[in-house]
Amino acid sequence: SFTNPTEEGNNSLIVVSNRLPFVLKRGSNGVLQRSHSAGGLVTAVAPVVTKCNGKWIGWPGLFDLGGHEKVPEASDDDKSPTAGLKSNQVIPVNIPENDFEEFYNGFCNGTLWPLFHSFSCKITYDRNSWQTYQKVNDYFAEKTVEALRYQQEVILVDEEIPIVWIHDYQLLLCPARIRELAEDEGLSCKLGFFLHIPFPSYDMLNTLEGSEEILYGMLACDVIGFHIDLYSQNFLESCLRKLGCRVDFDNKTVEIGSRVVRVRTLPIGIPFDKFEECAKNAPKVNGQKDEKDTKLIISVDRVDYTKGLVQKVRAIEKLLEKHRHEYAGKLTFLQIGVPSRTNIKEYQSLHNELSREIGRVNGKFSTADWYPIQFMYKGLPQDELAAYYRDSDVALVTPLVDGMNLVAKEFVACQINNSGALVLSYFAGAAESMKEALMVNPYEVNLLADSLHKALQMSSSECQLRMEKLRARERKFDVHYWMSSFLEEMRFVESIEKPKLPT
Ligand code: GDG
Repeated sequence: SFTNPTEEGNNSLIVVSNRLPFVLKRGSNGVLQRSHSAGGLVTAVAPVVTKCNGKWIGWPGLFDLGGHEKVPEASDDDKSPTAGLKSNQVIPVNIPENDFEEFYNGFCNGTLWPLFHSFSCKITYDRNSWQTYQKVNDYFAEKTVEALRYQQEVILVDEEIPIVWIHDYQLLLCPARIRELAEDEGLSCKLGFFLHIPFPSYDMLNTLEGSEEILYGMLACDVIGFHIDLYSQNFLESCLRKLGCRVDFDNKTVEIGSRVVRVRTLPIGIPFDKFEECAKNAPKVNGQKDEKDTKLIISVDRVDYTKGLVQKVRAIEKLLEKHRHEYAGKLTFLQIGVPSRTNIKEYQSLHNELSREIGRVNGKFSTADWYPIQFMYKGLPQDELAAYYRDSDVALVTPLVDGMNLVAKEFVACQINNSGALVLSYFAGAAESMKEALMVNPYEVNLLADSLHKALQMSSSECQLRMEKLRARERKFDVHYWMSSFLEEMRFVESIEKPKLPT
């Protein structure tokens, strides 16, 4: 079993992510408030940052934060995982509104997102947004080094070397900049990075002018984590072929100068207990599972072209064409589609196409008192989501490509009676471990329809057998396990520089 270095009080943890673990909102009276987001990363990591008196650095979600304006303390009735984070533990990075568009909608989500998901037809190549990306990564690095400076002042014993843990594709250049600034100032820290999306193949990455700088950016870390081996191997191969580094593919290390960077495959999990608890307590959302004759299929995604939303609608159409008598009037496909990146044209046209396709299929099959596809274009509260997961017969989780996919894991956590069936895409990182799911190729709409039929017809004993195994694995390898594994890897790392003892 793992112990968190941070839990022993030896290290302080500084987390750097694009967004803070909560969003700041300004009320009409001008007063700032914390508004909560419920991701797994926040659930697992925020309590640890609280405990070790660490810091969380990120964009607060608004543009008009004054330079000396303080992040508010949590309110007394705050029960979220971030409630324990004191105002001085949360460091907002201001991104000027002008830069934000080119940084976030431009380079992050117009270039890196499609490129790292190998969606070559969606990639925008633009020098200006690349320069803005560099600049914004510098902002994050400068704030991090400020935090390290402060940390150094309060450090008295020489074991206490802060761990800086940087997250995701928005901050690929940040580690190199932090290392550079920290070394200049003689500040010590260990640097870790986790990429939440796939790492592309060498030839895909190579289409990007800045790919060398991106690799050097990441290699400034001591440990770099990916969800699955394929992404780790892609990264190692790029280091070899693009930079000519000495790479050990078996031990997953890269030599750069006098340093050895450790690349690790560390698949993320979910807060399993939290979802299970929610599913046990949430009121019923409908009577589907009790009514023997009706079936509910659920999908939950951000409305993103990587998630295979249109293919799912076409698979429902095929299913109804093939088995009209069996399912007409009895089957509902519920797509919960959370609006995402709505300022980007690609995302607007996807939403339009999806709505059109849903309308077309509903128009084709609906009767006076039934239509097959329900589309909720919004986010739901977590307990309602858990109830939908619990009360669905089948979850259709069929992205065209996905770093991991947490929805598949959350669905199984909520199957408290071991009853539902999971249809899962080969191309989700989750497919590496969730072997008891019905595996499908989401591009083959016909086969997708057949898998759905199989899932809907699966005997309860087979469902149970598969679900028990899926649940046991996710319970064990949950998000807390993932975090401990990462921090355990960080424990073996030499710091940039030994801290100076106070004079
Ligand atoms: C990236 C990678 C990787 C969705 N709708 C509602 C809601 N959600 C929550 C889900 C889930 C999360 O959003 C979506 O997570 P995914 O893993 O499916 O996808 P990305 O957002 O693309 O995340 C991905 C992940 O990072 C972690 O490393 O798995 O591959 O792309 O947690 O529950 N939550 C609530 N209401 C909703 O309506 N409360």
